[in-house]
Amino acid sequence: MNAPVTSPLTATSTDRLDVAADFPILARTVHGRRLAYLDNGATTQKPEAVIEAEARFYRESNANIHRGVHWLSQHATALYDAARETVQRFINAADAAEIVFTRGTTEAINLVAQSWGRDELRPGDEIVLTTLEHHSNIVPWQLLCEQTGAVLKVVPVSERGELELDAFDALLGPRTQLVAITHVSNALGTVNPVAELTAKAKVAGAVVLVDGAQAVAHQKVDVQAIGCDFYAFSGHKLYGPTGIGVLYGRAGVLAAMPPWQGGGDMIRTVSFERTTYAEPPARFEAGTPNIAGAIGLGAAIDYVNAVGIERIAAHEQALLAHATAAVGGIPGVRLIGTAAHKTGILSFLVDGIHPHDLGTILDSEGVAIRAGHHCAMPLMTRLGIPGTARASLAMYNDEADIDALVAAIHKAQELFGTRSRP
Ligand code: C6P
Repeated sequence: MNAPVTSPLTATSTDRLDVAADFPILARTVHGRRLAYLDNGATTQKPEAVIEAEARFYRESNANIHRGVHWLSQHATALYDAARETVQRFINAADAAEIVFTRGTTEAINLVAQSWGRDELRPGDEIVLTTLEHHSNIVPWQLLCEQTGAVLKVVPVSERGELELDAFDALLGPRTQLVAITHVSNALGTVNPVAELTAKAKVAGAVVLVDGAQAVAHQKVDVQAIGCDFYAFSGHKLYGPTGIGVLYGRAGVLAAMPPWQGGGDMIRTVSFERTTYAEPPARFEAGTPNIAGAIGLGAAIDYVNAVGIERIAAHEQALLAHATAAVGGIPGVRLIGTAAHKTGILSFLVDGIHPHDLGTILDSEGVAIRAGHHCAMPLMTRLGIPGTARASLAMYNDEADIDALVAAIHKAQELFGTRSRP
C-alpha cells in the first residue's frame, strides 16, 4: 500500500491556472501525441514573455555592459542592473549587491566552495551535508575537502525521504564550519525545514548554504526569513533561460570573500605588482556575463509574480495530491518519497519495468518524465534502488497531463504483461 493521500481529488479543478497558452512549446505534439511535459525538475518551459524579452534585448538593446561610454552600453547596463533588482525583491534579499549572477546552481555552489571555502577551512574542519543532496551540492565540497583536509558529515534520511533531525543536531559541533542543504529534494520532492536547520547551524557557529534549485519556482522564498548566508538557484528551472543562475550571499560574508575567477569587470586597479578587486557582486562576475540571460530571468520572475507564487504553489499542491492518488493507486506502482512536506515531484517504480524502459514507453505516448538516479546517487544507494521514474510538475500542468501519465503507465504494464485487471 502506498501512503494515504490527504487532499481531495477534485482540488485541482478549483485551482486551475490556465497559463498553458502562454508557453508556445506546449502546443506542439511529440510522436504525434499531445505533449504532457512532466520533466520540470530538469528544466521548465519558457513563456512567450521570456522568449520575447531575450529576443528584444538582442534586437533593440544589445551592447556590452559596464564598459561603454555610449548610450547603448549604458542602456544594456541599466537592463542588467534592473534584472538584479528583480531577483533581489523576488527572494527578499536586503540589497541588490547580494545577488551574484552565475551560470546556474552548480556554478554558484562551486563559487562558494572555492572562494569562501579555500580561505576558511582547515584540516579536520567539518562540512555537514544531507543524504538528499544533488551531486552539485556534494562534489564541490568533496573537491574542497581534498584541497583543505576538511571532512564531510552526512545527515541520514528516513525511508520516507525525510531528514533525521536528531542526527542533524548530533552532527553539529565546534568543528562544523559549513552546513550545505537542499531546500527541496530533486529526486523525492521533500521540502526541508531550512529556517529551522539554519537556526540550529547558526547556534553552532556555522555558515549555511541552501541549494534552492528545486524550490524557487514552487514556493515563496525569503532568504532573510531563512537566515542563510548563501542561497543558490538556476534560472532555467524558474521559467527563465539556461546559462543564468543566482548566488545570493549575505553582504558581510560576500565582502570578506576573495575573487574566484579573474578577468575583466571584477577589478578596481590592475598593475603587474598588485591588483585590487571590485566590491561584490562585480568581484564575482569576471568577464562578460550572460546579459541576455539575466534580462530573460528578470522577465521570468515578472511572469511568475504576475501569476502569483502562492497560486502556483496551491495549484501544484492540489495537482500533486491528485497525481499521488492516481499513480499511487495503480496496482504494481510503488511511490518513492512520501515526506509530509513535498513539492510537486512524484518519484515511483513500476513492478517488473526498469525506469528507463518505462520512460521510453511513456515518451512514445507523448509523456515526458525523467528516469534514473536524478544526480542523487547516494540517495538512491540509501533507498536501495538504482533509480526511479520521476514526474515533476509546473504551473502549466493539469489533470489531462496526469491522465496521460496514468494511461501511459497502464500501456507499459500491458506491453510488459504486468497489468493486473480489476
Ligand atoms: N537538477 C534534475 O533533473 P544546474 O544544472 O546547475 O542548473 O542545477 C543543478 C542542481 C542542483 N541542485 C538541485 C537540487 C538540482 O535539482 C539541480 C538540477 C536537475 O533534477 C538536473 S540533474
